[in-house]
Amino acid sequence: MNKLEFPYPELLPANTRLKPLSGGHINGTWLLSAGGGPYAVLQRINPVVFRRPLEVTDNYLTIYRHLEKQADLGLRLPAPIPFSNGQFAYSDESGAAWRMTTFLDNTYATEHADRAETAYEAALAAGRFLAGLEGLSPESVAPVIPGFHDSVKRWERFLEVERLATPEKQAAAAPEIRFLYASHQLFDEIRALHLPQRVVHNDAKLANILFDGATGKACAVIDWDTVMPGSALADFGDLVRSLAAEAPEDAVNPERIAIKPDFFDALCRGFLKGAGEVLSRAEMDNLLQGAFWLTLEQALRFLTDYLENNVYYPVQYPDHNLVRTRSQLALFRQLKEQEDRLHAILSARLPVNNRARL
Ligand code: GN1
Ligand code: MG
Repeated sequence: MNKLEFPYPELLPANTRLKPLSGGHINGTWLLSAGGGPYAVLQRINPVVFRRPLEVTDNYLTIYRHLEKQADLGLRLPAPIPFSNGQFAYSDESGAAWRMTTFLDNTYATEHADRAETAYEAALAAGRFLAGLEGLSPESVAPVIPGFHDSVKRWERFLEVERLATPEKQAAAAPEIRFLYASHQLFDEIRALHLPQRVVHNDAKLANILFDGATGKACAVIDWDTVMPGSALADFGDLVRSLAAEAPEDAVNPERIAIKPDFFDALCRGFLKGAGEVLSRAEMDNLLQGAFWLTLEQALRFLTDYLENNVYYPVQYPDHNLVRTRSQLALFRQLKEQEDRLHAILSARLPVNNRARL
């Protein structure tokens, strides 16, 4: 997209150049540059996924104002920038909302961690972010996608979609469908934990962590679009999903996916150091459940979309969502196979008698 295609070019400073940024599945993102280099990130909030996109931009302001007050947060924050008319958000004719935030210079994002230290850093940042959200009451942040991590509801919807899917698709995905039929009670188990609802990130994957270009240390948590009431287990779960094995979300050789215990240990250490003080005992004790939960839920989401002809996640080839499903299921199986070992690793990192051994 060039500047002329932005529905409100007059709202951007003169001589602004736009460059598309790839990364997220859902929203459009562009880097804005002027004479002095990149200065802002412009985003189009997808109105199909976020039914009320202005709630997303309102939430951003609420979250930013809450976090910016915390001098010891230990994270850089992309600040909201008003358009030339003074507004922080703009709706276009398609119903999408547009917003700008400051560009964090000298940072980079990655979808691949090749060192346990990277896992530690990412989890530390996500943990700090979670701790920073403490004190923001769940009522003050709109639930922009109701039931976002309600996997029981997602399972019920899957059953509808599966029933209506073409016989070809049902046949192609038969093993994956069978696997989910055999495993979905995990979603009931998570619900039965009655974990505290707090404001959490809800998409705490590696790609949403920024690292400092000079030190390699994690310095920011981005993509606050799904920051809303939920469970801390979901954030730990997404960290494990994206960092515990060196494999992309759409790995084409899922049989090669292997959990790296030292990465998992680093995730436990980082997350507990960053968020430990705000987590309840029940949350801490069930963190591993969060990893199983989010990985299986992500498989369910990809499979639902495959059967529904890719209406949610953009795909690069027709079976992309089935490939993603297989890779998430392979990861889930690996996590389950290693359950005892991972449980021992987590337990060794949990605080004893309220004194953290980190
Ligand atoms: C989507 O748009 P993106 O890449 O930040 C999705 C997450 C998934 C993720 C999988 C609103 O996030 O829930 O975990 O893809 N976001 C939404 O990579 O559905
Ligand atoms: Mg996201």
